[in-house]
Amino acid sequence: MLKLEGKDELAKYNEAEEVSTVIENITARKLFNSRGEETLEIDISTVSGFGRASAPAGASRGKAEVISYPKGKVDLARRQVEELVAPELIGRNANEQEEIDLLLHEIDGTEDFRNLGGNTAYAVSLAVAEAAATSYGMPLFQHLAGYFADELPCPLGNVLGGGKHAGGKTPDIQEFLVLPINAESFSDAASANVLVHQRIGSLLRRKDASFTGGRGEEGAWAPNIKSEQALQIVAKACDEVSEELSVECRIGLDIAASTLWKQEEELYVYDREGIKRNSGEQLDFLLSLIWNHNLIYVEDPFHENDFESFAELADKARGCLISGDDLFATSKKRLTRGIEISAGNAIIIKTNQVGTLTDAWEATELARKASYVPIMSHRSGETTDTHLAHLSVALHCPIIKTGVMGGTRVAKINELIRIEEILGDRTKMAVLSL
Ligand code: 2PG
Ligand code: MG
Repeated sequence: MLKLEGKDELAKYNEAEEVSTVIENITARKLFNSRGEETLEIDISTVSGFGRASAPAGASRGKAEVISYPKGKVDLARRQVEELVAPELIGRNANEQEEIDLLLHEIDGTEDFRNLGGNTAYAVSLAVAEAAATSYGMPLFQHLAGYFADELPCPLGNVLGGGKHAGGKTPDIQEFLVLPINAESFSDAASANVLVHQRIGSLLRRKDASFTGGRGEEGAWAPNIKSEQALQIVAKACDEVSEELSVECRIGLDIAASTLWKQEEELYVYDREGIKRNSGEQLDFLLSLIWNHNLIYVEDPFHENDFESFAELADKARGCLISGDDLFATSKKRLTRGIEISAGNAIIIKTNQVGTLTDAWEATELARKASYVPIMSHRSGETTDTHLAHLSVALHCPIIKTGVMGGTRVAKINELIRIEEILGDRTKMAVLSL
């Protein structure tokens, strides 16, 4: 067996082993995500390999995201894969990721994938990549990024939440997150997140004996408390675990502010707490949270078109990552606009917000060049697909946001533990420079 360290070796290997990445067959099926919504799974066979990928879905979606599925939903998307995509892709080389992604754009013919569906493009693009990887007998992250992809991301885990991901009297803020920043290994960081999640569960039960242990879409606790109380409990759990494990566990928030913003009133409406804030008050509120709780991460602090407030907050809250999810929607165009005025300093990368792997790669590269931190992220509706783990390493994202508990979240964490094993002594943990 040749050791694969460069293009020449790869060519030799292909000859010796008669590897072929030519696509022979494509199958599309309808199945379910973690919310029980229908979604698409794609199988792609090459002469020497096989790839399978399924698409996730958001609940708090950005307006600038591509359209997930065409009007006829998943059934139409499935038929279109068979009738429009398969005839174009069969016979092509799965190794030519960029060309195939471009072809998907051409077949669709719109700016926002409204004909094929962004989720269709996502699942095809990813299944192609995996089919090429398995043809060479390589893990996906190495096929995409090469031998030197050896850095594992810090896991940003959702431990408590509300907003669109949980109903009733849960906090208006969508996600309370934990980020271990100096763990020696990915496994250690993942253990810290699990321990923080468990500790929060105990603290919530101690505070309210009637707490049912309910959890939201992403496995985070969904208690009947206000945001400030939630922050205090998360902070206590983080402090205790940091001390016990000697790993610094810091706190983050995803405000998902577009879901709070009421355009008619020009106010952020915190319905469950009965509070309304204008943009200035929102800024002051966020700064007080960042300073009082030493927050390391705040996602979507303002609504998705308020680039200016993102810039103001990033300027005032030095040392805290101010991250755009709905704001950028993984779009190069929107990120370019943000970079011009330094709106935030981090970007959520959700490949299905733009469609293909190439699109996500280009947004990530643009971010890195502008010193924005790229964060590979799950969606609230996920399948047990584990490719996200590989994408975080391949696209050199120093942080992965993928939850802590629940099968669909743990699937990605466990895959990163496997990647850590594959890399062995060469593994490095990402270092966050703030
Ligand atoms: C978010 C995500 C994932 P959704 O807002 O960051 O946590 O939610 O997938 O619902 O957009
Ligand atoms: Mg978000």
